Amino acid sequence: VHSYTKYNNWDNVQSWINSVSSSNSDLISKQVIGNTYEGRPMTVLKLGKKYSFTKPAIFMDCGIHAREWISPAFCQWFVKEALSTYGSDSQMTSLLNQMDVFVLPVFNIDGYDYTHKRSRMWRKTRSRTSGSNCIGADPNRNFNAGWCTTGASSNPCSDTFCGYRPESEIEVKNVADFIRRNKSVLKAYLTIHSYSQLLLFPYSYTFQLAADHSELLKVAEGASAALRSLYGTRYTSGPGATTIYPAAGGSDDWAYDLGVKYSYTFELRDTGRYGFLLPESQIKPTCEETMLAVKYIAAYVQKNL
Ligand code: 0X9
Ligand code: ZN
Ligand code: ZN
Repeated sequence: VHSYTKYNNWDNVQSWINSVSSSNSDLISKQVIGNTYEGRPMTVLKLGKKYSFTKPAIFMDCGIHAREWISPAFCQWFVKEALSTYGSDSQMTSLLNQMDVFVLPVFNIDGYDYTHKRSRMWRKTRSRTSGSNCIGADPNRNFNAGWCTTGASSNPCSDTFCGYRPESEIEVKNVADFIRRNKSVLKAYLTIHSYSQLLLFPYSYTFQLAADHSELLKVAEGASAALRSLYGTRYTSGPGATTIYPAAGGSDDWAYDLGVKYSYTFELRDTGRYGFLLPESQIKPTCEETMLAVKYIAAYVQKNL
């Protein structure tokens, strides 16, 4: 059974996707953007008041990496909060009136399912190719942004295997196609990972600063301050290459180079005590504080449309 304060397995997330979208049809709709390698449907939830015209939008994904369980928990929390605070929270109401928010609750569904059923620390997709017995590629090394040039491995057995070519992973191709199709309306790209308490922005494939570096940094620092205001959780913000490590093929760099200016990677709690095994008791506080950061970014984007 589904719970916002538990780490739901894929079957429970899937039934939640169906029930949440059918019971709030005035504010939410769903769209399958393709299937995973193992054939599971990838569903994007579109949140926002419905109008006859096209609205500017934000795209957010969770669960690129299978073992980062707090990430899908946050996407589910975000959907719940959006639906339950629309009409009472003035910022959420204004956001969903003016913009749409596309949420992909679990990007790497096959990997996520595998961490529940077989191996808790799995990171990659579950694709197979002739030529190696090793399974999967790192979806966050498989985007076409300086692909496989730094911080990625060409060894199929590595946890950071970049894949056989950019977008070789069907999950990456499905998301990239969706973002390309909606490029003209997308104003922000948010991708949720764990752990380390960082708010990262481009670039990670190069040490060069992004053209919008100072604005991206200013917004990240505002978002981190908003997050910290709730429980004192400290985040560090900066470009990926210098703040975490250089690593090419990431979704944030790819979205940014496509033209989605406000492109951010969140690394949620904690800083290593529990790491990927963050206790369920921390789901609620982590999600509540992260809401403040996401809403800060959304408000900034909305103000600067
Ligand atoms: O290495 C990653 O993909 C991310 N860290 S994680 O521990 N969740 O695996 C950081 C991604 C930063 N952005 C890029 N490298 N493009
Ligand atoms: Zn990750
Ligand atoms: Zn709340």
